[in-house]
Amino acid sequence: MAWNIGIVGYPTYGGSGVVATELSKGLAARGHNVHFMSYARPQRLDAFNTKIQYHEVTVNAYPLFEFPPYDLALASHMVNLIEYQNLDLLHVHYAIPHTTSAFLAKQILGERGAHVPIITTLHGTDITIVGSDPSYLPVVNFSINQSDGVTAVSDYLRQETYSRFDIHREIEVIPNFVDLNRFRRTQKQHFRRAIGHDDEMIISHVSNFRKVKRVEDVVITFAKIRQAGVRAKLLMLGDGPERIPLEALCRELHVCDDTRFLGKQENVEEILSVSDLFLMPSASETFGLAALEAMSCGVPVVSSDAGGLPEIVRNGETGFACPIGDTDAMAARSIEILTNADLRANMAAAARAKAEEYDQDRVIAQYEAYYATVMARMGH
Ligand code: GMT
Repeated sequence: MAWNIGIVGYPTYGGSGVVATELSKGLAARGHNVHFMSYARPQRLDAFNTKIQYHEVTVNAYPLFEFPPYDLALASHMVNLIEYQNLDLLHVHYAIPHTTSAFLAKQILGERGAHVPIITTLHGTDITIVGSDPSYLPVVNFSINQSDGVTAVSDYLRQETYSRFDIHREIEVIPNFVDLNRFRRTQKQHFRRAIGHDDEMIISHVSNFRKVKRVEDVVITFAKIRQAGVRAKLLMLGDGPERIPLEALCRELHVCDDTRFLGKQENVEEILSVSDLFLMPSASETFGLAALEAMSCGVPVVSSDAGGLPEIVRNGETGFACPIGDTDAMAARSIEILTNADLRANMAAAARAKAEEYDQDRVIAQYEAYYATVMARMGH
């Protein structure tokens, strides 16, 4: 049966937006009508699709508003769409402020006798950093409890949510997922040659260069790898607030010539396809979607052991998970992988096999089944 589904997410270069967008496409492919709401079109919602409509939420300026109230504009938008597009359910990604706007919309519609199920997917910093900040915590706590269904992207995040908040709802774990066809190893030797010499290893990192990603540890680890005499190039994909200090660090550590800042890339899988190693030294990471995409391309990962990362980066199997900030350990583990072709090949195969557990189709079916359960519980 086809449903009319409202999806709300952030459009930015970041995990929750990618999940919301890819889920929308997957649901559309299964015959559902999707209405995507955000303040800008997400990067991956690029192709025309008759089953996906994009609704931009605009916030009008007014001289009194130093901080224009996006959450209120979004709630109004939700009310309109639920009413006029007959949404069967509303699925919001990232609790702040989406879950609170959804609660408001639900209250407004409740007065008119309409009851649309609201599902919240918790992604990460909405719980571990921003959501736990006292300036947001009571509102986030209340709003999550008001959702009709709540999912978290890892066991770790589920536990963190229960320990940081007073949640009296069952939280279902539905993990991040990957398109195994798109993210697979392809032969891009010409591309590899354009980056470095044949005997040079290629190390990559993808993120939004926020503090939580500890991008400086990527460069420090890379410098230590180079100091050990391993010939390698570092590809930094993405962009964000830490980029300028990071470029300065590259100069300080004399690794500029071997480091390429590639910015935000559309076809990340092409770069991952020529990579020998992926680094993810985050201070906090509830799942680590970028690591999963690398693994799907057969790239071993050396990461920190933050949050949910050890759920996918199996130590000694698909890569190594080292203590947060321990760049000596990360460099030593990286060197092991880069200098041992057999270990590298075994880990590459294990990484792909692990990624296959997170097959997009299987996980989207899990979301569909969860929608059905929540709707049935509400008598829809
Ligand atoms: O930190 C980011 O890159 C974005 C962030 C977000 O909240 O959008 O990502 C979180 O959600 C992703 C998708 O569920 C997870 O894969 C990331 O691990 C998580 N990031 C953090 O916990 C820092």
